[in-house]
Amino acid sequence: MIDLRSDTVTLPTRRMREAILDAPLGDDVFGEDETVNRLEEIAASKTGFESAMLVTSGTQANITSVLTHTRRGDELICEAESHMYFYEVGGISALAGVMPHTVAGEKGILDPSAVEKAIRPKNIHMPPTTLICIENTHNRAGGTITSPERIAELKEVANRHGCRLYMDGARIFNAAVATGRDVQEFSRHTDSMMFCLSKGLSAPVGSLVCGSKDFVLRARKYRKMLGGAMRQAGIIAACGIVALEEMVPRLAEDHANAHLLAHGIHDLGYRIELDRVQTNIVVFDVSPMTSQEFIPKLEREGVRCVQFGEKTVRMVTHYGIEEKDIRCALEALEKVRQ
Ligand code: TLP
Repeated sequence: MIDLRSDTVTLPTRRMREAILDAPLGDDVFGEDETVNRLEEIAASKTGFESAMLVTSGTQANITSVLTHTRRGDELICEAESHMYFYEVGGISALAGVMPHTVAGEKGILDPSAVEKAIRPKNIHMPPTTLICIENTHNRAGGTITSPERIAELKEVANRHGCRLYMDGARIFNAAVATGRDVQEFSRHTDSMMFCLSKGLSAPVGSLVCGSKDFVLRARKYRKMLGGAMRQAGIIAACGIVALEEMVPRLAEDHANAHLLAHGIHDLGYRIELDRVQTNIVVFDVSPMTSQEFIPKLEREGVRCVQFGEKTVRMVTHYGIEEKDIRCALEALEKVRQ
């Protein structure tokens, strides 16, 4: 089975499993897990922030960050198909009491003037807009990249209106590798961000919330409130350290495979916007079939993908998927097309 449903299906490498055995552990609620502390230091230094905190998932990273940046009754601006808005069970409203104000981006990329228009004027009838959120790379838009220059423009808008800028950088290392730019170029203009260890970087669990010392200190309380404070979490962090030290450069292979896959899909006559394929995500149209007809048919040919819309599906390349798998997947896609 060639599993292209998500890069979240990646399994820990042998080096990660070995790292668990030797990891110095302690109770992280007391700040005594050396391995967690080390991972958090590495994460802060790679993203250029003062501090970082390990959380259980990308979803927990996003909700913890929103809780830390906002107060109940505030409004935040996010992209209309952002993960935070689309896939996180309404947590920003249900748990943080924050109203999402969505702005449709161009291929997932927010336009600073559209964001500026969406910011509420100071008026007794309106909730205060206090946070602007970007997603980089943008999942539902097909793994598209918001450039450091665009982030800087969004930050200017945020500053003009006293808002904070937060980045859901679940796949920010994909953006960095694909553009040949440092992660810090993307993070520099944000007030805080998160990234995931458990996607393309192949660790089994974990995401990092990164920000100023004060921000992370306050975020630790919200993580605790959400039940996300862990004890000997070095078991997880050990894998995360290997992920950051060894798994970043190989993301380029995933991007090359996604490129090969996307062009093959295009050549088979499926509708696909090739300019969206900038990293490891490939979204395409399976018309005249519906996704629900297409997915089981393709699975019978040994390839898995997920539904994205009524007639669109998503494939994600990742560690464990090689060029030969892409060629097999294209053969299966050809059979299903007939
Ligand atoms: N995305 C998952 C699914 O939930 C759709 C996937 O397979 O891509 N931000 C972004 C941009 C994400 O893509 C995801 C996960 C998250 C946050 C949440 O991360 P987890 O799954 O660790 O809670």
